[in-house]
Amino acid sequence: MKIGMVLYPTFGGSGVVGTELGKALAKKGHQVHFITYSQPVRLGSFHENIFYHEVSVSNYPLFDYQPYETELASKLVDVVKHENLDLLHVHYAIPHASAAFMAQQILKTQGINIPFITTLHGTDITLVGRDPSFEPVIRFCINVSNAVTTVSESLKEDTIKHFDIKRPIHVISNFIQIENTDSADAIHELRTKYAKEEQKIVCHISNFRPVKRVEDVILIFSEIQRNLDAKLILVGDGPDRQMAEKLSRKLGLIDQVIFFGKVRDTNHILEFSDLFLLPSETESFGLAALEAMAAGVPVISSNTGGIPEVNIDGYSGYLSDVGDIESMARNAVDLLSNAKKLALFRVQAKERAALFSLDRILPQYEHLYQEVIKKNH
Ligand code: GMT
Repeated sequence: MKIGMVLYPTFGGSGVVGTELGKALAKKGHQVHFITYSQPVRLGSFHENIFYHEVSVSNYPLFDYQPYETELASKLVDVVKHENLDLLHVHYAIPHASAAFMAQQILKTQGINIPFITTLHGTDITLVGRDPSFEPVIRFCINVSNAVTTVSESLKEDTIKHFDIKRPIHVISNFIQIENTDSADAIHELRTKYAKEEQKIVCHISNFRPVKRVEDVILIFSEIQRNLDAKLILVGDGPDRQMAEKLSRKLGLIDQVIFFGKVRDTNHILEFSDLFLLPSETESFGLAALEAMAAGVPVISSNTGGIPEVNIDGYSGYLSDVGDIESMARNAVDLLSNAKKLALFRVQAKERAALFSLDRILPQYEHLYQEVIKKNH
């Protein structure tokens, strides 16, 4: 198949999922065309079946706000026509689904029928999409997509609850590519650069948006630190990073907290971590938690949205109500101070993550693509 993959090329989860999916499809022999405004961060090295088409964003002085949706739609028309694509797969509804619909309508006038699949990822439904300034367009685009998928059952329920949806929604979970891990010696050597032997390493990775509740991360860590010697590693960047730095200083923790900023291959950091914190306000899936679990790191998380579909309470980690810092800290201390239990949870976290391995999920997308293409002919 020849597939056009539309996504945000940045560090966000939807972009990571779309990029990894495209890479895996290319490896299986499909031709994948990434269409976005800059090279996706996880795209990596050359592959004969992968092509990248950059959407140029105009800087005409009249535009206070650049008409990206129009530019993307024009690019989609061009790529579908000249590369003879069979299908467009857009990740994150805003504005990708409406741009795909516009391209589809334009191409129809030229005798070309191109179906598009919309994958809803989370905030496009639970936060931004529900805003009245987007809602009518999102609802329309979901209803006119040739197929719609969500990354969890919870997001499917949210979509049905908040929008008037007249079509089936397929749940295709996010996935993880189980990587070859570094050698135990290499992991240990790297670990010694950040923490002493007896210190535990707690990790959080996110885009530092308010929905991630990074303040809770610091407060939970502060509580952990009162009970045992530990370091906190924070990976990523975003609006709440400065607040997190200030709070760490105020609480006298700054020497125990390491800010890495944006990191492409977070796996190397997860490998030497002991515990992962994800206290989010809402999370359609929690890809960061799955990545941690795949590296054998148990997760202390909130029990919101799709997280309980990924992290199992008392098995791969612990879940608490959103904002219940005390419970999250208690669970973290319990795990970190019990070597036997921590070792068991590490194994169980890995086992749980294996259920979301790429080879289980990829055929579900391929099957859906084939169905949609068949229906379109
Ligand atoms: O919140 C993020 O990290 C970014 C956002 C995105 O769309 O890029 O993530 C959403 O999609 C991820 C991939 O499907 C999910 O794992 C995240 O749970 C989801 N974020 C939220 O729902 C807040």
